[in-house]
Amino acid sequence: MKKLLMLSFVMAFVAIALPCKAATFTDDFNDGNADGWNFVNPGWSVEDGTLKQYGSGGALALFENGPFTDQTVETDFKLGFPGWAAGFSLWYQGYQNRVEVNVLANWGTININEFKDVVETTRSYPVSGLTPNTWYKLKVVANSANGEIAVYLDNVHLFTDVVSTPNRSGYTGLIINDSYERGVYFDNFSLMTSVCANPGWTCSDWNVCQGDGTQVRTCTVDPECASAVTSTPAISQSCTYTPPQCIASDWQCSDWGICKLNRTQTRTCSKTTNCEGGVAQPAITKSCRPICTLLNIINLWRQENPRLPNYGILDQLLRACQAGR
Ligand SMILES: [Ca+2]
Repeated sequence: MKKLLMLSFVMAFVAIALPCKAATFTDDFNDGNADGWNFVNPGWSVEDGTLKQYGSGGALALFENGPFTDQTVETDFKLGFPGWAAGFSLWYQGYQNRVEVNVLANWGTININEFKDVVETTRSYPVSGLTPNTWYKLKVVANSANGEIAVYLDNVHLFTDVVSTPNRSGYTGLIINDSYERGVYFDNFSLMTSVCANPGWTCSDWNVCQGDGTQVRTCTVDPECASAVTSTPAISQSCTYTPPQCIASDWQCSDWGICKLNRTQTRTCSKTTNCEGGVAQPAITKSCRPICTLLNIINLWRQENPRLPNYGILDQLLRACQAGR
C-alpha cells in the first residue's frame, strides 16, 4: 500500500513538472490517399496531391486524430468558384456543437460561426481581394482557455475573435460551404496541439547600423512551436550607416613642437574613429616665446637654414627675441 501511494505521488509530480509537449500532424496528400481522414459527406477525393471536394454542399472532412483543445491549424486552399466558402471546423462535437472559420471569397468576409446546441451565432470580418483558382494559406490559432481564435491569411494576421461557447474541445476538420461544380482544393494541412504566435519566432530589435552597412538581430523560437516553423526570419539586413558625431576623445594629437623663431609651435592631430562633424579638429598651431639665449637662437636658426647666421643677423634675432617681437 505504501509503495502504491509513493508511485502515485511520483506520477502526479511528473505530470505537473513536465512541460506540455506539442504534437504536430501534417498531411500534404502527396501519398495519394486520405488515410487519417473521416469524410462525413460524400464528394471528397485525393487528386494530384491535393484533397478535393466536388459537388457536396456543406461538406466536412474530419481529421481522425483528436479531440483537440489548443491548436494551431493550417491549410492551403483554392476555390474553384468565388461564391464558395472554405475553412475549418474546430472543437467539433457534432453538427450542433462546433465552431467554424469560413472564408467567403465572394462576400469578402471571413465568418466565425459558433454552434451551441441549436443556437448559431455568426460574426463577419472583412477580407479583400480573394480570387478563384488561387492558392491561399489559412491559419487559425485557437486558444481553448480564453476562447480566442486568431485568423491569418497568407501568414498575415487578420483578426482575433473570441468565442463564448464553453465547448472548446473536439475534432478538427476541413469544410466547404455552397457547392457548385468547380471544386474546392486543400493541401498542406498541418495541426499543432499548441498555441503558437505567428510563426513562433521572437526577434530582438535590430541593432544600430554598422559601418559596413548591415545590422543584425537575434531570433529565437518557442521550442513548442519549433515543429511548425518552416522558415527562419532574417537576422541580418542592409541599412544606411550614419557615422556618429565626433567628440573630443575621438581626436588624438602629438606633443607640441619646439617654439620657433617666428614665435609659433605646431603639432599634428588626427581622428581615431570614423566619426563625422561634431567636435572639430583641435588647434595645431599656437603662439609661444622662444628662449632668448644665443645658443638656442642659433639652434633654431639652423633648423631652417643650412648655414650659421652672421653676426649682424644674430644680433638682430637676439634683440627681437628679447623685445618679444
Ligand atoms: Ca500536396
